[in-house]
Amino acid sequence: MASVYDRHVDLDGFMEGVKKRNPGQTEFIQAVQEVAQDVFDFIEDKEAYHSAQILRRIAEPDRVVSFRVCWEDDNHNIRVQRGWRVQNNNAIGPYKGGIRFHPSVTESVLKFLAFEQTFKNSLTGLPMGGGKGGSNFNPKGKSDSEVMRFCQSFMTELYRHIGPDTDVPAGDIGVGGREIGYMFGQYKRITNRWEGVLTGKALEYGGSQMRPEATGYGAVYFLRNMLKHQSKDIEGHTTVISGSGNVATHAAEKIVELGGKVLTLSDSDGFVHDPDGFSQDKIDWVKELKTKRRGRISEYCDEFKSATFHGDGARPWNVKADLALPCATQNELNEDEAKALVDNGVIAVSEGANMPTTLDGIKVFHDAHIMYGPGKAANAGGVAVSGLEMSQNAERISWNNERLGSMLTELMEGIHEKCVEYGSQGSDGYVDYVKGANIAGFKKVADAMLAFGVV
Ligand code: NDP
Ligand code: 2IT
Repeated sequence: MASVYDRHVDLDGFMEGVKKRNPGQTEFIQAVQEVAQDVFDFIEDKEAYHSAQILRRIAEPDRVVSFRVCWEDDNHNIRVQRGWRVQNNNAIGPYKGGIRFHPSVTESVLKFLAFEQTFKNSLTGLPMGGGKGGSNFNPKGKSDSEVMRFCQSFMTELYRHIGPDTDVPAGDIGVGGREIGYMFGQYKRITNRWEGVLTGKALEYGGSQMRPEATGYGAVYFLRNMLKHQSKDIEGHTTVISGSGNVATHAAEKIVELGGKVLTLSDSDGFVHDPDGFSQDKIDWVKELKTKRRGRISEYCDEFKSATFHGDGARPWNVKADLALPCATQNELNEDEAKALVDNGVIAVSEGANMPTTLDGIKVFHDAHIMYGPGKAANAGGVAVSGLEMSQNAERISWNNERLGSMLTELMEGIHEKCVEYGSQGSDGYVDYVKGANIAGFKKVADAMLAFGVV
């Protein structure tokens, strides 16, 4: 009988162990399952990876730091939140990954994100390990002063666990330029050091050109690379996009620039369908709504009469389109919604968000041979430019927008090529991008870990 120490434990046995060790952590288990099935095939005949228990070790974070975050609201109530930093793996570089502030944040969510980040960062080719952090703090409806006090309190604990050669956080859901500014200010104040400890900074204090745009633009470049591989293009195609934050609005902007038509954007209240398409002016209006006025996407319909709002948390996947870009959050596209997209003739899906499609949804895309770019490959442009921000900070220089734009384009091409190398299937040119991303991402980290021995 196979034991957990048996180097040849099968996939089911491995997943049973993951479930037993991480009870109730459904998102983390889902992310490991998606990687494990491909990696098990790949390492079948590679004894070194088995005997060193490499996958088992990558699926066990190096450490999970959990802490209390107290802050005072504007009415002088003392509020208590929970904060975490999950440092998953630093085999190929310092831990790197965003910070999420959202009421749905749990240890499971951050463990899945840190695990995914390990493979994503490896795919970029840059020297970055995988980490993720965050809190169940909800920035919605809070004043700037409340957000500042929360960020300062969060950093007052976090600062001792991070550093430019240790762990370099950035933004994610609920953490943008404002929050990075407050956290960087507090880090600098506590340590008396100006150093590149966070990325996604504003240009005035060490931020990089192209970082705000990088994730959304990168997801569209990945989409373009997938289409090109099948001799197709974005121009003239309709697109459904979920979310209306940093990733969604920049993805929409790039689709429009490349001649595509964007039909939808959304937030957690529902989605807006604009059959006339979102022009650059309309996208700018949404950016302003979301980052300055901190409003709701439904307000779009008061401003632009061509659009309709679909509430109660409705998602845009039943709207007929050629292309789909999920850019909001995890598990926002399920099996039925994947079927609806396929039935409506979708040809490609590129994930700006992390793990937005459920495992059943992914199977629908694979069975239908839809081009499907998983988040860990398609949204890697953001962390890639974060890596370039770290390089610029270390050298105390700033590169221009043009240079960073072409580096982003090249990085996304490189990631696409790696997926094709490890994910090509059969003779019809179909690429399993999930498999390609998982194996290419795994291999680099695994080989580094082998070099270190048992640590
Ligand atoms: P933002 O906070 O800027 O925007 C998030 C968007 O998603 C908002 O429209 C938000 O709506 C919506 N959303 C968040 N949670 C939910 C939910 N539970 N249900 C429905 N809608 C939701 O975040 P980003 O744009 O930065 O991040 C979006 C996704 O992209 C995330 O999955 C993130 O991990 C991923 N990502 C981000 C990167 C980055 O560089 N920022 C890099 C790589 C991936 P509402 O306003 O109602 O909350
Ligand atoms: O999921 C992600 O890749 C991010 N939120 C960006 C991480 C980063 O360090 O830029």
